[in-house]
This record gives sequence, C-alpha cells and structure tokens, in this order.
Amino acid sequence: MRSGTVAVIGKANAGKSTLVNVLVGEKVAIVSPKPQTTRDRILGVSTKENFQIVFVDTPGIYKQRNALTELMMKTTETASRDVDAILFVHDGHAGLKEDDVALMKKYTSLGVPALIAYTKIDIMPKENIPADVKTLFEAGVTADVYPVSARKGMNLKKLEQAIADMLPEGGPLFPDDIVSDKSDKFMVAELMREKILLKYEKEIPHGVAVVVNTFKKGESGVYEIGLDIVCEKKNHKAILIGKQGRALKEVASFARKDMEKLLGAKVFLTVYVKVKEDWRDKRSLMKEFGYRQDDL
Ligand SMILES: Nc1nc2c(ncn2[C@@H]2O[C@H](COP(=O)(O)OP(=O)(O)O)[C@@H](O)[C@H]2O)c(=O)[nH]1
Ligand SMILES: [Mg+2]
Repeated sequence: MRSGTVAVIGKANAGKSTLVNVLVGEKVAIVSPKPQTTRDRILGVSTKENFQIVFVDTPGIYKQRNALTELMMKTTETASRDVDAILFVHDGHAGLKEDDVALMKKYTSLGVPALIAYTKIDIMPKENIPADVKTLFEAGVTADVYPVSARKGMNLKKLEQAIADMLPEGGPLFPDDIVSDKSDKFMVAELMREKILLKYEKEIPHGVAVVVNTFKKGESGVYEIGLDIVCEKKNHKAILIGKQGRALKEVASFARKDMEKLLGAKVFLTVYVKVKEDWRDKRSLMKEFGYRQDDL
C-alpha cells in the first residue's frame, strides 16, 4: 500500500478544511466563510484498501498581524516541511492573482511531490479553468492541477488517487479506525468556535478563544460540558451575549447539537463569556488557551 503525510496549504478561506473533511469522510476540521477559522494543525486520516493519506490541515497563509496569526503562519510553514507531499488548495472562484501564482510556485517546488487542487468550481464559470491552467503553466508551475468541488463532490476520486500516487510504498501510519489526531474535547471547543464564526461579524469571532473546563460523561450517559468563551473586549462580551442572553443561547444551542452528533450522546452545556484584554498578543495566554508552539 501507499501511505504518507500530505500538507494542505493555501490562502485563508481557500477551502482546505472542507476538502480535508470530504476526503476523510468525517468532519475533522471546522469550516466557515471567514478567514482564521483553522488555527491549529489538524491531522485528518483517510484509510482505503490501497492507501492511507494523512492530511495535515493548516491555518493557511497569512500576512502576519498579531502573535496569533504569526503562530498560525509558522504552523503552516512547519507543516510544509517533513511531509511526503504537498496539496496546494487554490480557490478557483476567487480568481488567479499574481500572488496566487507566486505562492503556488513556492509551495510546489519545495522538493517534495506536489499538486494543486483548484477548488470551488461549482460556483464559477467553467471556461476560466483552462485559462488559469494555461497561465500557471506559462508561469512555470509544473505541478498537475485538479479542478474540484469539495462541496458538490466533483472530481474528488481523481484527486484522491493522484494524491495517493505521490506517496511512498509502506504500511499505514495510523490504525484504520482513526480519522484525526485531535481529541473530542478539542473538537468540542472547535465546534463552539465554528458557531461563533458563523454568527458574529468582524473582529469578534477572530478575538475569541474557547476553553473547555469540564468534560465528563455522567452515569446516565449524558456529557456534562462547561466552557468559557474568552473575548478581548467588554463590548465584545456584550455583543456575544446579546439582549437578554439571546445571541449566546442561540450559538450555544447550535454548538450543543453538533457536540451531540460528535459524541453520540446527550450534552448538558454550560457557557460563560470572559474578557481577557488583547490575549492574541500575549503568548502566555495563547498557550493557556491551547495554541502551543512546542511541536514547531
Ligand atoms: N461553493 C463552494 N464553497 C466551498 C467549497 N469548499 C469550501 N467552500 C466554502 O469556502 C469557505 C471556506 O472554507 P474552509 O474550508 O473553512 O477554508 P480554509 O480556510 O481554506 O480551511 C466556507 O464557507 C466553505 O463552505 C466548494 O468546493 N464550493
Ligand atoms: Mg481551514
């Protein structure tokens, strides 16, 4: 069989996590229309009869702005080394700009096999595809380009096979029932963050960290989960909670439903909102909230 690790690289919002989820067949990474959704490196494992692909989903490529995005960019850079292959994800629908071409050139010529997933073709004019492929070819990008749609499931089998073909011969790296390296507790925090990203605007979701304080399964089979939503400013706290707590109730209820799906059990969820000024610029607080640098 073929097996190995594949770094999933690309701009923020390109559709990396969506693609990883659909190829793994389970939700291992949260998804939202906003950048900075994925903060950590997440492994998503797809095991089939003839191959095992270990996707290394990354936060993506950022222009660094604060200590958190700097750490996220480092996570991406580190993930692109020490892997067997690179899958560069490009948002075809967003158009092909000069910096896209430069990034593709960089990440497909690092000395490991690489290919390009040109995604979101379900929402763009098809005739742009060959034109963009030609532009890339003329710019000297030699990696193969696979037009796909993760959302509509288009051309994914071909892409999956091409990824597997880049990997070395060898046994599986993970048992075949493992789909992610992250714990249920991590996913619970992420699901809460996903609902916040979907509900609130601008700086609010980007300034939020979710900390799970209680995570236990009671005798009746019900999970008792207690978490803090940490935000950066007092007025953010007020917005997060909303009039008579309505906004918070709504996001917590959406999150709880997804947590129940993940855990296959009823969840009793308690949520508090706390303020920690500018935590994204404080390394010690970032560490406390689970954004660690120790494996970089
Ligand atoms: N129409 C369409 N939207 C997609 C596709 N893949 C991802 N998206 C959307 O693009 C946004 C960003 O996706 P996400 O996977 O979080 O991007 P990431 O930041 O690269 O991980 C989300 O709103 C997704 O639903 C696709 O194939 N087609
Ligand atoms: Mg992502």
